[in-house]
Amino acid sequence: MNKCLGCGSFLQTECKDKEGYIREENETLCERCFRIQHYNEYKIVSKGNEEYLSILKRINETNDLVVLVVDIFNMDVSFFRKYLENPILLVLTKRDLLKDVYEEALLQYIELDNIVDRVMISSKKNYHFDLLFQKIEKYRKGKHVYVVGLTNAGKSTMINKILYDYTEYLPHITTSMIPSTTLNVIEVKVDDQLTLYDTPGLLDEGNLIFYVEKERIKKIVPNKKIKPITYQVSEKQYFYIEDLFKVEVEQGDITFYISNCLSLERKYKDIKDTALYPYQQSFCISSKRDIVLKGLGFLSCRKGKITIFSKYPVSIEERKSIFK
Ligand SMILES: Nc1nc2c(ncn2[C@@H]2O[C@H](COP(=O)(O)OP(=O)(O)O)[C@@H](O)[C@H]2O)c(=O)[nH]1
Ligand SMILES: [Mg+2]
Repeated sequence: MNKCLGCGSFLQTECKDKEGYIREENETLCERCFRIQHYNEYKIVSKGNEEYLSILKRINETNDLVVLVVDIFNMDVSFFRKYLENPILLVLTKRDLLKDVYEEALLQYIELDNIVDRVMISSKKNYHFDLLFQKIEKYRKGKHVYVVGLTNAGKSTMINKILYDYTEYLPHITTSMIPSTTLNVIEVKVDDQLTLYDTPGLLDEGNLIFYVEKERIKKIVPNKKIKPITYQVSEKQYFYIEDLFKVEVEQGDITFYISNCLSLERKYKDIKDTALYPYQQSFCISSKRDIVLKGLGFLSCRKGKITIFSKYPVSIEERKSIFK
């Protein structure tokens, strides 16, 4: 059975509503990929993680190099720590989204025992691709190299860029800001010596983009460099990020690293809107820290108490600051 060149689904002509549907036997792109690639239209396919786990287990049985792609906006790799024993080339991507990053420190930020090397890239700005390619060549054990990461990390976009830069093939993998665009493993032959495998990607629990509608995702996922917004807070204040979060700050500076397409409003008085924000979490900060709102971005602060009220059960965690 042939696979769709865009998402890796098995192609079929039987059922219009199922993955991999094509009208004519000889088509190579399923209807869903065709629509995303040509009309930016999207049908959300919900996928569980069981299939992804079985893919990781199969990779684990080999000793092949794994390229772990991590979005600098979502650096949680705890899942892969549990499931991956292969040598890992860590690729931090979407470098173009943040300015003033101390790259070396950020690259060292992620700790996994089996990382053999690290590189920061941007597929959008074509940053460090020669270096990435050299490192893949240096560390690969044989022909096969697996590309893994969370869904939306930027795996397929990176592979398309490699196809574009280093082969005579045209980029063909479907990419989008909606989770689960890639549905199955896609084999991408770069040359006789190297085959990359794109994978669907893990759905990370508690990511904001799983709770909001499609149009909202376009605003939330940043697509250009983020302009951080800093406020000095001398007495208790409230910040509203659309109707998604309310951030209560007692005192001290706070900087928002979120997509600049989102509205961010400061209020000096609390509007008692508890019903709107059923979830809440507080942090007491005493040194420079980040509070990560998964899928949205992060807040950077130095001291004081911060409470995040949230409309959805989004995962919210404190971490050491990614800046110096
Ligand atoms: N700003 C920026 N966006 C990127 C970059 N790489 C990928 N993206 C975007 O991230 C989203 C997810 O990309 P995709 O390759 O489909 O992710 P995958 O699920 O890991 O395959 C898409 O909207 C891409 O345009 C990058 O280097 N910079
Ligand atoms: Mg993909």
